[in-house]
Order: sequence, then C-alpha cells, then structure tokens
Amino acid sequence: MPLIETSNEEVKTFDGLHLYHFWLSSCSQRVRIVLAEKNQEWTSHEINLEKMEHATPEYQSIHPHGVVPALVHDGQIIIESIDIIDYLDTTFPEPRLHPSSEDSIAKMHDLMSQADGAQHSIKTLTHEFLFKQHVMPPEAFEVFEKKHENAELVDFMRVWSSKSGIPSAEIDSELKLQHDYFVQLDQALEGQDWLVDNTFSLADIAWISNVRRLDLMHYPLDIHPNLLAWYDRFQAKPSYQKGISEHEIPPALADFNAYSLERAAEGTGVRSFKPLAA
Ligand SMILES: N[C@@H](CCC(=O)N[C@@H](CS)C(=O)NCC(=O)O)C(=O)O
Repeated sequence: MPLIETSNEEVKTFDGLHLYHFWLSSCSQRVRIVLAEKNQEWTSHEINLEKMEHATPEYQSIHPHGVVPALVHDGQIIIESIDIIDYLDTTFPEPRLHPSSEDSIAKMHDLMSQADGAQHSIKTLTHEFLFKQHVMPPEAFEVFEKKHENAELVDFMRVWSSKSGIPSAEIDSELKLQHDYFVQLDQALEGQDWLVDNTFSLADIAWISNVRRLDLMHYPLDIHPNLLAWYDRFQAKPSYQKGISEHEIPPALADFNAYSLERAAEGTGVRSFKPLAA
C-alpha cells in the first residue's frame, strides 16, 4: 500500500481522517462511499481540479503525482483510491466490505484492479464527451505545464487541448474497453444483486463511480440490463447519496447533459463511436 513520506509538516500533525478530493473525481467518489458506509467523520480538503488546485506546490508535496484523492489518517498519507478503500475496510472493520472466502476476496481484488486499470479510459472519455466544450485555452495549458510535475498528466492535457484533440481511434478503443468491462460485469451480475458472492463489497464500490461517469455521457446502459439494475440498486443506498449525489453540482450536471444531447444531435455523441454504433 502506498504510504507517502511528506515534507509537508502541517499534514503530519493532522488527527483523524482528512480527505483531499474533488466532487466529480471518480476515484474520490469511491473513498467517500466507503467513509459513508463506515459512518466515519472526516475533514474535507477540496482540491478543485478545474481551478488547477492540484498543480500547486503545496498539494504536490502531499500527493507525489498531483492527483486526487489523498487520505491522511493521523498524519499518515495514503494514496491510490483502491488501496485507500482497502485500508479503510481493514482499519474500520464494520460493516465489513469484503466477502468471506479467500477465493471471493481474490475475485473482489481482481475487479478492483480492473476498475483502477480503467481509469485512463474514464479520463479520456470524460475529457472527450463531457469537458471538450470547455477545452483548456493555450495560455492556461502553458501555466499548467509549468506548474504540474506529472509528465503523463501534462502530456494528456497537451493532446486534449490541441486543435486536433484526442484521436477518434483512441476514443473508439477506450469506449470498447469500457463496453467489454460492462459486458463482463453484466454477466457477473446475472441472478445476483452484487458483483461478488451476492455480497455488497469493495468491488461494487470500485466500479460504481465508473458506471456513474459513463451514465453522465449518455452511454446506453440499457444494453447491459443486469448492470443497469445494479446501478439503480446502488443509487438507492444512503452511502451513494452521501458519497456521490450530495457532492454533485446540479448546474454542472445540467451542462454535461446539454452537451451530451448536443453531441448526440450532431452525430458525434458516445453512441456514434464504433463500439456502440456496431
Ligand atoms: N490511480 C489513481 C488515479 C488518480 C487520478 O487519476 N485522479 C484523477 C481524478 S479521478 C485526477 O486527479 N486527475 C487530475 C486531472 O484530470 O487533471 C487513484 O485511483 O487514486
């Protein structure tokens, strides 16, 4: 588990649970859901990605890759959302979010790794289908490039904010990846309410934020009926309300919705790309 040494003296003095997060960040959503499940109080430190607050030297002294989330527990920094939720489940055992058998726990960890592995794809699709309407102007990119030390993130932003944008073959391939994962999740949910052993676990929590994100882009979830029923079931849980809904910003959701409708009308929406058009 990535425990981070920091030069940030203030963070080392923190008592209890502190979370650096952003409302829309899928990785932050997972952590907030687990905190809600565990009924833990936590101190919020919002890092506004839109305002590039993750590019400050102060935040980069907390998270070495300058991304969210970062959890601080009694002065110790823990990064990587999948590791953070595992840590929280071990540290605060009730209610247990692990299935009982070793085999099922291994299955849960596989699904968590896949959700984590899908992050680049989620990011690419989000920037194409939700954020492209407000693409970063060249002056803003120059500032970001100077301030942010994560070369991979800077390269991604360079392509996204360029005139040509993200190549459509890349969008096809990321969409195919999500579609293939969703087919697999849909099969795993055949005849059961939750992904592993019909027991609500960290596997469900790892995937919910990815499914929520694709839903915001008007991905046709109805082509995966078991997954859609699971999504409805999860949305009815108080921890979904606390971890996702209560942080969502209605005007931003309305903006995403309007943009998705506009893209669909001009034939460049999520459904017009190869994997879904097929
Ligand atoms: N594997 C990391 C990924 C962290 C990550 O990429 N976070 C995104 C938000 S979900 C971020 O901060 N992106 C910064 C940006 O897009 O500028 C985790 O799960 O914590």
